[in-house]
Amino acid sequence: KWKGEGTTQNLESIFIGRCYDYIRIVNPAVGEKNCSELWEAFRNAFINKDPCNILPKDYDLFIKLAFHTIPANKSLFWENNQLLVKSFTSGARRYMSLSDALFGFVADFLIWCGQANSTGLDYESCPTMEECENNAVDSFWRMASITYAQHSSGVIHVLLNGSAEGGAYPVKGFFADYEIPNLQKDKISKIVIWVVDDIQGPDRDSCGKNTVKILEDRLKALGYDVTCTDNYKPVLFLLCVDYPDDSNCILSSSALPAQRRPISSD
Ligand code: ENP
Repeated sequence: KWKGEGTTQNLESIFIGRCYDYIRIVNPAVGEKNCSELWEAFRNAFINKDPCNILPKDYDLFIKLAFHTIPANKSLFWENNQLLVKSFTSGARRYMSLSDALFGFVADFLIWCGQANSTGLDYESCPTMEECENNAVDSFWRMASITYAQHSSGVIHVLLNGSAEGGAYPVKGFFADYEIPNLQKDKISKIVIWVVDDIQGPDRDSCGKNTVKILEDRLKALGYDVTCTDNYKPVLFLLCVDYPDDSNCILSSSALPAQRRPISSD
């Protein structure tokens, strides 16, 4: 009946399994968590309710139980490059994006919704953002985003896609609407923006231009110390894994010896 895909099959097992994976393997520093209790709090936010009337605050108990601190200087906000962010953060080893925190990790890539007057999940279809903004998934990410932004500190990193249609910084989106307004200015030393184009993709946006300029101006007006770098090399090199022969991916210092012809013996 809804336009969106239905609840991910085996949602409960995936959620609880991810929770144990996180606390035992990925990031045991968060300490002991009761994964079944987390699941119950998550499920109670949206079951037996109108799937278009789920509010961020319905996830309050889940967030309270799943919460852990976000290490200073490790926060990474992003738009339009989810898979790149996944490899760059390296499962919280390098940076900790929201989906590398327990309260984002358990839900990443999943879909879920309930139904009014039933304690079952709807595996057939779930409402999209266009059908109603107060759906279970979007309200969840709003609550998680707000919490993540409020607890981010030190140097804040923002990874944007310079090839994204409509611009690298969506002026309406989770980062613009729920994260920037919830950053705690007194805990933040600096905001570092990286704008990285897709290799062989269009160069639609760069530091100081178009939507990135809008973002830089907004953050400066809020009083932040902001820097912006185009095609930040460590991120660019990750993209190069898939394009080893592209001109952007040739390391100039090592290219010469590699291109030298072998000394002939005759
Ligand atoms: P998209 O549209 O590129 O990607 C959405 C996908 O990322 C979905 O599979 C979603 O899981 C997962 N995801 C991981 N973290 C977030 C998230 N944090 N979020 C919404 N979806 C998330 O991403 P968006 O919608 O533009 O969101 C980017 C935002 O994430 C940025 O604000 C960034 O700073 C933030 P699912 O469960 O929906 O399948 C917040 C909102 O971290």
